[in-house]
Amino acid sequence: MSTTVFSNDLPHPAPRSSRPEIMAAEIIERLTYRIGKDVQVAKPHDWLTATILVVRDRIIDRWMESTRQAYRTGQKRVYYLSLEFLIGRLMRDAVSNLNLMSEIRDALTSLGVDINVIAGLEPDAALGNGGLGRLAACFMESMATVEVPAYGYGIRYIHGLFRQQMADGWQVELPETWLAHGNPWEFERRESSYEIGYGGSVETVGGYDDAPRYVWKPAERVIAMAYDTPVVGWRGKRVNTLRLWSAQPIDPILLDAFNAGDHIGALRESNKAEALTRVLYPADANPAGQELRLRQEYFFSSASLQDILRRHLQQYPDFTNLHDKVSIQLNDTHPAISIGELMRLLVDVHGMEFEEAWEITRHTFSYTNHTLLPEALESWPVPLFERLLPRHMQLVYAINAKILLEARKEKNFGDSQIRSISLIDESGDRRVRMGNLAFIGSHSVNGVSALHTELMKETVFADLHTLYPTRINNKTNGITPRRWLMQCNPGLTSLIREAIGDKFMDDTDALVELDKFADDKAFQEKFAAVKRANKVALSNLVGSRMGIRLDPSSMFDIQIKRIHEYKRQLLNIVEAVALYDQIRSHPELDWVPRVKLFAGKAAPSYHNAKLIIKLANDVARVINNDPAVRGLLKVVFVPNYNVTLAETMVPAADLSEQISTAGMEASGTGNMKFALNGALTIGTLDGANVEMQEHVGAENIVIFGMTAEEVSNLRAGEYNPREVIEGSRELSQALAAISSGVFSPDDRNRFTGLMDGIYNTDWFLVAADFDAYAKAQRDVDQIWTDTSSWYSKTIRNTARMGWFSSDRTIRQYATEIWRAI
Ligand code: B1N
Repeated sequence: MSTTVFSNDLPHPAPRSSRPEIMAAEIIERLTYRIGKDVQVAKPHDWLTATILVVRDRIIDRWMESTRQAYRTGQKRVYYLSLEFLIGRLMRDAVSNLNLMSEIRDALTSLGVDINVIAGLEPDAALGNGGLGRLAACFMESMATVEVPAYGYGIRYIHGLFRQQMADGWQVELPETWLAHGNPWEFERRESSYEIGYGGSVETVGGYDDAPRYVWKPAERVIAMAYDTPVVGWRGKRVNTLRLWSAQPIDPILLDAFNAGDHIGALRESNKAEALTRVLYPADANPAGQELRLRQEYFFSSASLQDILRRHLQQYPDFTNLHDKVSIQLNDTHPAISIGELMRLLVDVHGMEFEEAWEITRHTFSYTNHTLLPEALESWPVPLFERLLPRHMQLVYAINAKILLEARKEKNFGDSQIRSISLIDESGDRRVRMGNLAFIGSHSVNGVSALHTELMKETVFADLHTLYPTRINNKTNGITPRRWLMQCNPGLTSLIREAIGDKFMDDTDALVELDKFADDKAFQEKFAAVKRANKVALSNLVGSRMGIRLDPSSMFDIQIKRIHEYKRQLLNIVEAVALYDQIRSHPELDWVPRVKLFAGKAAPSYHNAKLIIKLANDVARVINNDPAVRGLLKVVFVPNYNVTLAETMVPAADLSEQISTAGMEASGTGNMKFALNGALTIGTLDGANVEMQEHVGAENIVIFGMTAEEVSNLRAGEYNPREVIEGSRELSQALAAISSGVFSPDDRNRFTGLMDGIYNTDWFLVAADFDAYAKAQRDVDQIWTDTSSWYSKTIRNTARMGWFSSDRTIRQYATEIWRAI
């Protein structure tokens, strides 16, 4: 047994000081000896790097202690496997969690450096698309906070999510280069490298008396190399590791080819390897079904599994106790091939019997489902899967045979149920179903909101749920209150501290103490003043970036998220057009001044989503330039939405738009960020909105529209959108205006197709929900007009959102799924 001994008697470095003058001296030292720059010529970026290096030193002792502690106690480790980690900037997060903010600020001030200037230079690490990737980042921070020994595993993409630029109102994608100035947060770990194979064949060894053994001989191989980033929990209690894999060639250069004069061909291997981890697929709840994507999924799954098994063997003699010491959470099906990989490693490499390996595998894995959208459920053509991963294909067949036999024998499953639970979809070209593999290979399968979890049982996983009735469970999403309240909204944070003390900073349930101030006029005024300051900050950003002037006394009505038809930005835009019509027809009425702000990226291949961005911009141009609306309505599409932009937009919102077609948004997490920061929500009974209504109270949220059940019934019956449209004067006028080119005089038919979609099919029920939505918006106006009532509701939102902390979510995962704390 090879055991790594961690002794506390070995030499340790002296603890780092948090005195500003000491840190200032260290910053100068890093600048000089690490970056090689004279103070005289140092650029702001150099100051940023030097500061991060000094902050990083304050993390390392705790990081090592966290690792040692996990060894000492023999605690279970949790591994969060995710193809996406949407972490954003890290400096303020680390400094604030270490409680060093004022010290670092003073240190920099003493050097003549403004912390806000250098903090603004830190790149926004966008190794994710949207909610799923951001959830992984919130979970990393919460796992450190609630002291779960955890590792995040993912890919170190050279290019994160594309930068969105607007060209005449159209989205244009540009590469994002977050690593351009180096990344001082990460540690390259050359010693943690693994070989990853693809293709080739499977050889059988033995097999007369003994069971045959299988040996995979891959045709191609690349190296996965680790980069570690420390993740600091609140108050620095624990520091966990985010380990991201980068692909390296086995032979960086083919010297024979080079010497023969083939200088480009000599680099072929190298280019091919590096292409693997070069870009993040820009698909959010969209299909990303190319071969490179499957290669990425297997690459990081295999590297992570090899790393997990190596760490286990450092501490234990064999894998019989793996499931007692290791929990692996699959963030959607993207890492589901890990189930096949663990089976391969246990059976083929470590010689375990298939049945025992299967028991251990199933007890080790758990799977989170994030969407029911049929087009987003991953499946791979059998010929592709077989060519790239021939041994995994055999294992999938073996697992499938075993499960289908059990289902027939023990549960009397008939042919249609067998077809639906099978790992192979035989309905068209044969495909491997990753959702079914993840389900069957896990002991826990969870949804991300109560409604979503119930729908999982009734729809995609109905038959698997019958087969394994205790496997599906709910873990409603959450958000970290550190980034999404304390860091992004320091004004509100101080106000809350003044009112109810500091307890909420360690336990967000304590926010409920604010309830008693909800009707207190003096407190309402302070709350309103904080909101106004945040709106001024956003107005300044919009003014300087886009040259559009906003009036901070207008209602800021915000919808920011990926652009997707089911999220219904179109419903919001059509309502803006209808409102515009009404303001023009009735200038004498008392309209509530509104700014409708949008931001979000569209998948580059998603035609309608890109058209919706163009429509928002076209509508904005016409409305914002019409003197007849007298500034009563403005529409703004803010380009290049990312975590950093959200940190300015969320605290500035009066109204949060959460208006997806009911049954389609698995949870949503932006909804939680807005409500926590004192916005009112207008939303459907979808995803976590349902639970938000339960927590904040029905009188403090504006719910409208069809329920998930009504949506499903309407879609199953004979829905005639044209009839609905004809029955609504406002809606028909707005659609006709858009369709006929009122907002696109340069190309009158630009939106005709998009509008025809609503007239003819209306899959997302924009028409069906329009009147209810428009009415709900006028209800919102009414509430706004009574300022005191508005703030009493928004204060209650902040007070009652504590449950949506990702600390609560993580504690539920840790106790109910991982059994790790
Ligand atoms: O995951 C979030 C939820 O809050 C959202 O409701 C949900 O839409 C989002 C394929 C996805 N579901 N599926 C994805 C992302 C990338 C990809 O390639 C699917 N994202 C979600 C967190 O639970």
